[in-house]
Amino acid sequence: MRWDIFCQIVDNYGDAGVCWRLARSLTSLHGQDVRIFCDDLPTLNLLASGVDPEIKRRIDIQPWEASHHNSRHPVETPDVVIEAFGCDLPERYLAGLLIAPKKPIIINLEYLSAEPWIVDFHQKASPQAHGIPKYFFFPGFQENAGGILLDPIPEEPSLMEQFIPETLRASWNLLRPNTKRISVFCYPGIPLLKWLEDLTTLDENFDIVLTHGQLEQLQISSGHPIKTLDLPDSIQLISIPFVSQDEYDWVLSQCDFNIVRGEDSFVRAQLAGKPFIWHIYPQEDGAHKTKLAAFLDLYLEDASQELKHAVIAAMTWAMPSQWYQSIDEWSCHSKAWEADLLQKQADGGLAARLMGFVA
Ligand code: TRH
Repeated sequence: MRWDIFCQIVDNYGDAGVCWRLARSLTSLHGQDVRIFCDDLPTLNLLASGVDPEIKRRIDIQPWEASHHNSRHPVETPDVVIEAFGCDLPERYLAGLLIAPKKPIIINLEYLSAEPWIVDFHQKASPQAHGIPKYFFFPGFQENAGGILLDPIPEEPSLMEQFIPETLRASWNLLRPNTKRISVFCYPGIPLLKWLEDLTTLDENFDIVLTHGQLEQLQISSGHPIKTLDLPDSIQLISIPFVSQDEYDWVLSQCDFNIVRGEDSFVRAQLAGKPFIWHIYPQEDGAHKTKLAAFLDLYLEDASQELKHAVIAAMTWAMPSQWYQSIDEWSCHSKAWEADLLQKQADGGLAARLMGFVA
């Protein structure tokens, strides 16, 4: 089938991240023919670099405006149009669809959520005045939700360890032996410096892998140039550049603990099988708190009381000294959660469920 994915980048990288992962899943796992129309090609291309060139060659990345001239011959009208996160289709593109002899199906791809109500809305019709069939599709963890994006399915971290991406080689050379690794990709507004300082009270050494922009964020929040931050030797800060999506997935697999945010890195942290803090995107109406609680209900369903307390404390930014005593149990839990997730998504996850629905 032919797919047109519309990706409008509101802010951050998540919109591009999800659209790109969907496009590559449809192409590499299902042999589909995919076009992406995006209003911020530099961001999309940044994430997409480093992917297997054969897959990249098969995905047609176009600027948003190119959709205004829907140049495909009518017989090449897409079978499926994806409005990622409910972005509106350009009027001129829609007008082209209206006169096409064969009508596609439009899918409004929603945000990922663990909230129970999504399964009642998943795959429901959204009747439109223009008459083209449109449906809601809700990604989710539950078996009767839209699933999660699995591509690429992560390999064993010990196998991936051998393939250090070139862009990360210099940073990786700085890592110390017998030292725990924590990657950091979070929004401003959390007490990260205090959190790092608290790590120094633990009986471990930590290498902190700061993703692009995090060092500056720390500087701003502390009001100091980072060099004057007085962190003891047990903590080493290592800044890495913005890397491709595959390379970032690799980083997550190679750290002992990850701080992630948004929704794509959140899923990849789970698939890395490591403990993580999800710094969910804060919303003014507090909706993120409900979303986080819904996820924790699922994530901790089978956990011991002690682990439940520890994880909830960590995810709500209690200091590490308050929960780190549970880290071994949390590590085991993370591996089990990953295995369970993969088993529940053994049908192929989001891309396969989307294919099945459209068919
Ligand atoms: O960038 P995000 O914060 O995006 C978020 C989400 O889209 C969220 O749903 C939305 O409400 C909010 O923005 C406005 O986080 P997310 O979703 O994890 O996306 C980051 C993407 O960037 C992900 O695909 C991983 C990728 N990435 C790289 O490719 N290289 C990097 O170096 C890093 C740090 C990330």
